[in-house]
Amino acid sequence: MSQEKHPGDDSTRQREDTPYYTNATGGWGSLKGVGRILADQRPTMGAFRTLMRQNKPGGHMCTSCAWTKPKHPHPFEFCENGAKATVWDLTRSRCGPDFFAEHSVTELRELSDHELEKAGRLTHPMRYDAATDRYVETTWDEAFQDIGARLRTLDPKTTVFYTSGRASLEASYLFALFARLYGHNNLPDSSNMCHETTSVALKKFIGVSVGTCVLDDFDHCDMIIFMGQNTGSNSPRFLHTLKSARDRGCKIVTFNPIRERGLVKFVSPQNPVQMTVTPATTISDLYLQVKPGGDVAALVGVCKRVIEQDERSGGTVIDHDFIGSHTTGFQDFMARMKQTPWDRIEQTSGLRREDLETVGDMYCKAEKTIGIYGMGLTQHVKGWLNLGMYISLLLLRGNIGRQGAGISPVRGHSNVQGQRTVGITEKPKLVPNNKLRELFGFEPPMEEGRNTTALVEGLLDGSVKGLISLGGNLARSIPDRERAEPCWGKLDLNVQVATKLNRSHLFPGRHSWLLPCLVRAEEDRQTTGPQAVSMEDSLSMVHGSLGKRKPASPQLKSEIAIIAGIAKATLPPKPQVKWDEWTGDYALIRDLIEATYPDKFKDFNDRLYTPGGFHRGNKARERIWQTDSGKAEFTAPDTLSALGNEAPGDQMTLVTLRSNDQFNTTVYGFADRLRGLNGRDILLINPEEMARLDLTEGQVVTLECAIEDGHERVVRGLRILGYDLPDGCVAAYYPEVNPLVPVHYRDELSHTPAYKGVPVRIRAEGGAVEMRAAE
Ligand SMILES: Nc1nc2c(c(=O)[nH]1)N[C@H]1C(S)=C(S)[C@@H](COP(=O)(O)OP(=O)(O)OC[C@H]3O[C@@H](n4cnc5c(=O)[nH]c(N)nc54)[C@H](O)[C@@H]3O)O[C@H]1N2
Ligand SMILES: Nc1nc2c(c(=O)[nH]1)N[C@H]1C(S)=C(S)[C@@H](COP(=O)(O)OP(=O)(O)OC[C@H]3O[C@@H](n4cnc5c(=O)[nH]c(N)nc54)[C@H](O)[C@@H]3O)O[C@H]1N2
Ligand SMILES: [Mo]
Repeated sequence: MSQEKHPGDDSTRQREDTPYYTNATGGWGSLKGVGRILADQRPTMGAFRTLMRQNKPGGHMCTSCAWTKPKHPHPFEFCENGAKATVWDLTRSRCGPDFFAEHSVTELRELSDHELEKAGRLTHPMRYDAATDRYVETTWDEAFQDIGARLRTLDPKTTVFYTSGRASLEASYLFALFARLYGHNNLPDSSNMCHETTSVALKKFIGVSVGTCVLDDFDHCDMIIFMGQNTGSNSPRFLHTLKSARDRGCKIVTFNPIRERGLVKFVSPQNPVQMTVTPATTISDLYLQVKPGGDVAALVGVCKRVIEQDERSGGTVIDHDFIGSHTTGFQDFMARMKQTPWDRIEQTSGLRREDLETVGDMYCKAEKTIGIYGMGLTQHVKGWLNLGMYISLLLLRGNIGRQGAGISPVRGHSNVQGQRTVGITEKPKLVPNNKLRELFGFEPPMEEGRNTTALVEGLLDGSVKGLISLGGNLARSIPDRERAEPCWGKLDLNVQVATKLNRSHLFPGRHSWLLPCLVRAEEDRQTTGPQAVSMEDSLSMVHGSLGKRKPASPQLKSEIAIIAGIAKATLPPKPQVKWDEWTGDYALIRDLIEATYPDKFKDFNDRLYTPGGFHRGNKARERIWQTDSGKAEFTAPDTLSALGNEAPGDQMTLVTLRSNDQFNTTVYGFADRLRGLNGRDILLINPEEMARLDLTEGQVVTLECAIEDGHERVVRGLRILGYDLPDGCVAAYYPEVNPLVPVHYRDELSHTPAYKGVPVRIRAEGGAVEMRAAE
């Protein structure tokens, strides 16, 4: 061992014998990152003007992450990633009929994900022609009529309507209405692979399916805990909020197997003074490199300390009044905490007792604490238990339902939370069916529909026959994606609505269409004039968004117009259902949303441009608990690991990662600047584990899934690279390693794939190759 470094050492220690980013997050590095994408994409003139309108009232809302948009935006209220996403959308490159005439679909499959999207914006509606294996130009009218005709021949229950989390509230509402009028609840969305654990577990424990915090809480908290969320890469604008909290003296503790740079140090790229003269802000006071799946154990350790301190202080640390009147399950929880021995906690979390006790002491001192989390908690077999324990820790000191405190999941896609709010769900019990009956005069289907993993299972067993995909790239993002590849071709109908070409478009079914749509920054002009859309961010604030850019092609339609076009061609006319009028004036759709969800969207059209958005309400924030018991619920965990199986012997736990140069399956570039890495075909492992397993740096290996269910799951050609990770785990990029994740390997309650804790084995493959140096 080149230096004494133990996982669990605090934030002052950076392992220096493996790559890492030496600068602070933000700063010049992020400006250079934007510069590189500008050079690469050569956006249209005026793209900069468009960026200046991003995330501001009266402007368009960024299509990147879901972090909230403040009331008083900064002149540059966008981050490296937001700029990349917008520039990527506003590229000069076009992927039109000529491009498709030149390349067969089989040839296009040879291109990488990056090359496919780099072909540019899709410009024309295209139909797949099996005889020539090419996409050929069609008209919108033909496309709608043909798709409608096919849908009429299919049993609605065998079709699935997927939404990726970018579609607006208006588009999502119409898409869900179309599905129900047609006759199914098969409405999976990207949330099913992401924060569905949040929707299910927060509902179970505190009675709401979303976080309880608003932006103001971050001005009042004394402590923020981060578990499994990578702010620097995935929601960089949030770093400004964190920096302000730090400047006020708020304590921050992070639990993450990887020392993510954004949670270590930050320089505001929007603050020229700080960029040149002042030192970077240290973000985390304590950075604990928990083992993947070890958060339940870590939280039990922290809770044990809080209970101990409460007993020492004569009962003044725990909020016993709050617990008495607002919660249930406290006695069982206490008993379980006390029974659990420290050696098991240390072993499962990979952390030292004294560090967890330090966190416990900090938590006892903080009057108001916010718990932040992301995929590191939700994408596990017992992701729900992670959240149950997190909530329990917060309940101990009454940290839910008061200013400056709460639980705050950081959502991914810009409107993924809002889609759920307006009816994108497979669960009929979450739908205001009476309202739908009243408004549209039909009997909504009451059979539970398919979520995303059920869609994958339906693809594999042939029971799904038709798919409409409103964005997304399921062929890459799903678990078991390689097993699913031969099945796409068996679909009778595959309709993809997209902005850019991706791999999901290259596995056509018997009848397939590729329909191009506007991006959010573009002007959406309908019969009554330019239209706004809206979205709900991670803190439940609803914002209007108005695009002004000239569309990439005159042929483009909005998602709303496309949904309405297909729906009208599929369904018999009905006086209450006015596809054309709704498409002509989106304010009418907002009226329908208000009529369907009057509590959340009162005066929707009037409040559309409220600076900072309007809050759609949250009962747990008011300490009204809409749970089965009517109380907030403590959890007494029956295991200390969120992994389905412990990883004994030669098994390692695989964490799948996103880089700061990708947005999900959109790969902008191949560097992961904030981790000091370059190249995506790498397998990260710590140097001691590398030696133990007889591996060498640069060696090419095959990774195989250790779950035995009769299917072989391997990914070849990964290069071993030493990295600062806990023992017993490896890390590699999503979506490259998605073939290793079995579709049934998922959170027990929500069925979110367990992408952050897959049991794997490493097999040696060939000789060493030269490593490219990190930037
Ligand atoms: N640049 C960029 N931004 C994005 C995206 C993107 O791909 N690129 N995707 C968007 C989307 S859809 C989403 S959902 C969000 C995702 O944003 P995040 O929620 O931040 O998701 P990930 O980056 O997948 O993983 C988060 C962190 O979890 C850590 N982790 C892994 N396993 C564990 C564990 O067992 N315990 C703990 N405590 N930590 C663990 C990882 O090291 C990583 O730092 O980002 C959104 N924003
Ligand atoms: N192994 C592993 N797998 C994962 C994850 C992980 O952490 N690890 N994360 C999961 C998560 S959190 C998520 S959210 C999913 C994401 O999975 P998907 O929903 O499949 O998502 P994206 O990659 O975001 O979709 C990208 C495509 O969307 C299209 N697009 C972009 N903008 C628009 C638009 O405005 N309208 C339309 N119609 N199309 C548009 C473009 O054609 C682009 O190619 O992946 C999941 N898969
Ligand atoms: Mo996500």
